[in-house]
Amino acid sequence: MKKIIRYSFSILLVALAISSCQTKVPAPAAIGPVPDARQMAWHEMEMNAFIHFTINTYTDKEWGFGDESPALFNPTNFDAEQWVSVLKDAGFKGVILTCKHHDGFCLWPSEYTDHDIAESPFEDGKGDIVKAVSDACHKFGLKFGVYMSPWDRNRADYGEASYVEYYRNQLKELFNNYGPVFEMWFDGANGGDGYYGGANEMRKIERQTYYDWPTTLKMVHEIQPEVLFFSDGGPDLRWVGNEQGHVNATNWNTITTDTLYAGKSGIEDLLGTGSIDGKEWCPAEVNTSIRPGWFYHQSEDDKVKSPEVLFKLYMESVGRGSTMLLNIPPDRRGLFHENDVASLQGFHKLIEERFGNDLAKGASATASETRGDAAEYAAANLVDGNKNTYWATNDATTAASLEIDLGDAKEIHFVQLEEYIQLGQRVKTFKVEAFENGQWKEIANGTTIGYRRILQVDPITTSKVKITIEDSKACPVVSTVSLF
Ligand code: FUL
Repeated sequence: MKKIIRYSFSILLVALAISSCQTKVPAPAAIGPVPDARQMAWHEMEMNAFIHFTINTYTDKEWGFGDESPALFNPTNFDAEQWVSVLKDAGFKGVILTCKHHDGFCLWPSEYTDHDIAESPFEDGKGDIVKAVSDACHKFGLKFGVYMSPWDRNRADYGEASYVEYYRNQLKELFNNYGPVFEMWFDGANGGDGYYGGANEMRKIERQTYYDWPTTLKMVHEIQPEVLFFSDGGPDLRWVGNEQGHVNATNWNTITTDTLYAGKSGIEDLLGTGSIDGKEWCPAEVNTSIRPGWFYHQSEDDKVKSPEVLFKLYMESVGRGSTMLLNIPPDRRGLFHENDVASLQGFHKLIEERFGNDLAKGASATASETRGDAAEYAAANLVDGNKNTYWATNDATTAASLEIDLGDAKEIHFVQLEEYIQLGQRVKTFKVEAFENGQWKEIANGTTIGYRRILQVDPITTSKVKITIEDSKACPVVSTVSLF
């Protein structure tokens, strides 16, 4: 009996010893604001399309005055499935449609106005472009988003309280009747001259207070809790401060939104960089157009951005940790023009050619330090092709280096890094070196990483690449190193 007790006791001791060896090293605590699940899903979309289509397409204008007759709106070959299938093939994940632009014409039959598609000859007044686009998105697996201009140059009561109610009623129509909406785009352009029901005058609104945004957003959230709100000042996504298609090379996803509002002057630079100590997670979205204008103009058919230019925009948006929102305006037929389609296809081909084969995947990766020396934070996680595993150091460390050994020499053109931003954005500065002729040579450096940072380097043939995180807000937490 004694023997049995002694035997069981030693088994217990061994079990305890094993379990104490296996005590999990705790993950780094999140630092600063972090993305919520909706924002994280948005980061992962990477490329979305904007679609500017309305009466302006038929008047050759960028901003309709508000007095345009709905009779002008008559696409002859409208095909939302052409738009969405082209976008899908080019790698886009979502679509944001101008359901109503500043001229006030509605692309859906609205109960609250006659200035809409129901009054147009299109499909004998029975057409609904919003529905067709939302259905096409559903069919092809893209997410659907809504642009609804707060500024309305058609409405007689624009500037009065009743207009805000009208605007909210229209949002209710869109959010109740057209399926899930991933993003709601609030345009900053506001006030000025317009038709205003025949008044033909100048109207100014108090930008900070007129729309009473908190009430509107709460109302929309009650209908669709998952929607993300975009505006100059968030709350969920911020404007990048320019319409040329680039975010600053130093790009913090954090910013303090409570002092920002659409039209506030002098905030463009801040929107382009964010702030390292911002109180909210509010990433920049980079919106720009494939043509000089937002709407289709035949005179711009030969000014469609080339695949190489689109690639550069990709590098300066997605490659700097933002999401790209590229506008493609359908033409008067109601189709994406052949030149735009060709350019999108060429752009997609460049992305595939340049980023299709990650040379670092499965390579050997080592680090100057690994959190708790634990396998779950090892450098191998950087090259395992899984965004949800990461390398991290101990809490006190804010500078560390990583080495990727490719085995054989390979030609490198791009270096791509990704932070595990679910635990906050951390890295402040880093450099990249390649081993050449028996020594390390700096080939690139940068500041922030965030969701993704891509650096183009002068092509170099090397078997080893070293990344040094020189400074970080807290211990670095990096999920991916890719080499192309
Ligand atoms: C601006 C608008 O005034 C342009 O027409 C366009 O819609 C662009 C995306 O936003 O503020």
